[in-house]
This record gives sequence, C-alpha cells and structure tokens, in this order.
Amino acid sequence: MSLTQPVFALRRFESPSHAPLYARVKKLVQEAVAAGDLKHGDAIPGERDVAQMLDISRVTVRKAFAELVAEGVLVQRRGSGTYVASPARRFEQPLSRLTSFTQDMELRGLKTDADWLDRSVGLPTPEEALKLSLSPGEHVSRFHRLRRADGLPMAIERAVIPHKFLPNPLGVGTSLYAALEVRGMLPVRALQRLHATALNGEEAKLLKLPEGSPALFIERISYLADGRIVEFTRSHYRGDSYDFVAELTIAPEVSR
Ligand code: 16G
Repeated sequence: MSLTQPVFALRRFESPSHAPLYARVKKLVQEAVAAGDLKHGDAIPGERDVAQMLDISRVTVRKAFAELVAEGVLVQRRGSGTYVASPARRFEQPLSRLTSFTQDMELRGLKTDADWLDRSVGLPTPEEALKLSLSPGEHVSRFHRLRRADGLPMAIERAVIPHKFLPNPLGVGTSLYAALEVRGMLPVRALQRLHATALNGEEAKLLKLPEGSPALFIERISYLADGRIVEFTRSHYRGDSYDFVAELTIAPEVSR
C-alpha cells in the first residue's frame, strides 16, 4: 500500500460539479500537492487502486494521470510507477557574462542533453537576414533544440548562424559555441534582450508544462571581435527556473 493512499481514500469529491470526472481527479491531485499532502517524490497508488478508492473507472484515472504527467505534476517511471514530480530547480544566471548553455550547466555540475528539432541549412527569413546583416542570397545554418539539464527540459533554443561561419550543421555536437570555437568563430560580445511571455501549446508540450505557463523569451545577437554578427538566437526559457541577475553600478553623473 502506498503512503499516499490516504489522500485518495479520505478525499471526497466536493459538492456536485459540472466538470468532467477526470478533471476533478486532476484537481484533487493538484490540490493535494499544493497543500503538501502529496510531497515531491511520493509514490502515487496504481490506477486500479485509485479508481476503486474514488469509485470511478480506470479510464478516467488514466486520462487524469496522463494529463498530470504531460503538465509535469507527476512523473511515470517505467516499471516502477507514478510519482509526484520534483519542483523545478532555480538557477541564478548572471546577465553580464557571455557563456554557453553547456558552460553554464557544467559550472553547476549538471549534465546537459538536447533533442534536435532542426539542424539544417537554408535561406534566412527576412527577420534573420536583417538581424544577421546578411547579403542577399546568403544561407544560414539552423540549430533548433530542446535543451535539458540533468534530464529536466529547460529551454527551447532556435539559433541561426551565417552559413559561412558554420557550414556543416551536422558536425555540431553538444555545444554550438564549442563548434564555433573550433572554427575560430567564438563570439566575444553579445546583445541580449528578454521579455516575459506565455508558452503556446507546442512549446508547453516540449517543456512539459501546462499551456500558458510563464516563460522568458530571450533574443541574443552575438559578435566576433571584428564586429561581424555570428549568431542570432531566440529562446524560450521556463519561467520557474531562472533568475537573471545583473550587477548595477551607479551612473557617474548621479554619484557626483
Ligand atoms: C546559450 C545562449 C545561446 C547560445 C547557447 C550556446 C542564452 C539566452 N542563450 O543558451 O544564445 O547559442 O548558449 O550553447 O543564454 P551551447 O554552446 O551549449 O550549444
């Protein structure tokens, strides 16, 4: 018997509701997590047990659990069961250092991996051509990735590099900056802007968060030492994991 059984055994569906049954099961779990009755790492009883406890069908429980897994509330481990997911870790990210995702995560002792969403050569969109200051007809190499730290999805990153700087996208492994460095094309300066946004359905699915979750949209334009633009990257970082930290100094005219 699971430790979490009382949560399901003792909870009763509150007064009649018009919400579908599976949505009420979801709410029950979400409320139990919020109240601390279900803690991160707790094992959830099997579908059949929960169905019996709540006197509903297994199909309903399965649908509720599937959505809770997709939203990152629960995790399913093959052969071992369903558990309450761990909360996202928060990272402090200095805004003044030009580093790569791989470097940032290595500094924190985390392992990175990624799913490639696109790694190809093509013509730039008008926006990309403008941001990269490309001549007409110049191609770009595209690197779209879902990036993870210790298995947790952290960001969706869409990097575009002028083709002449990185002509073989398939030659890029874990780190784009490492590949640029090998070719002597590592950026030395970058301009970065960010704003708050909400994840659309596709982004939310990739990051395993509910649709509409807060995120940071970050745009980075990076330069080589000679002033040429080497990178235009747009990313969605999950909003619950990053604190961007900037050091501020008093403006000289104010301190006088
Ligand atoms: C960071 C950069 C991104 C760069 C990537 C290279 C931000 C917001 N973005 O994620 O512009 O392309 O690092 O990382 O910091 P990599 O060398 O690990 O592929």
